[in-house]
Amino acid sequence: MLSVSAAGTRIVAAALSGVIALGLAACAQPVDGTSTAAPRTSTSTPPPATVTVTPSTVYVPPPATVTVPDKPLTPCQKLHAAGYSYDVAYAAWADAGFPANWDADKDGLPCEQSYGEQN
Ligand SMILES: [Ca+2]
Repeated sequence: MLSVSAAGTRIVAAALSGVIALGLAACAQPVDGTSTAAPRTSTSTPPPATVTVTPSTVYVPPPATVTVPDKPLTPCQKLHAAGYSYDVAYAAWADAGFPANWDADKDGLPCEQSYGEQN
């Protein structure tokens, strides 16, 4: 009798402890809108990382303008550009001592590249 009662007490106690455990477990669950605990975090996988590719900038310098200095004018070119006649150019050649470089084709008549053929 006593053992049955003790066994019944044990059963009741076990059942009560299960109810208490379930009840406490139920109370442990946060209720929406009343909890101050941090929200549950999602276990889903994060979206793939976004890779931003910045196109590289290629700097191309503007084309350089190269000014080639003009070749200095020959004496014949200077005389012709200044408007002197061929006779004046010939006299200047004679005054300069008949330099060979005034007579490119070596025909004895200077400055023909500026004044044209004179023979
Ligand atoms: Ca000549």
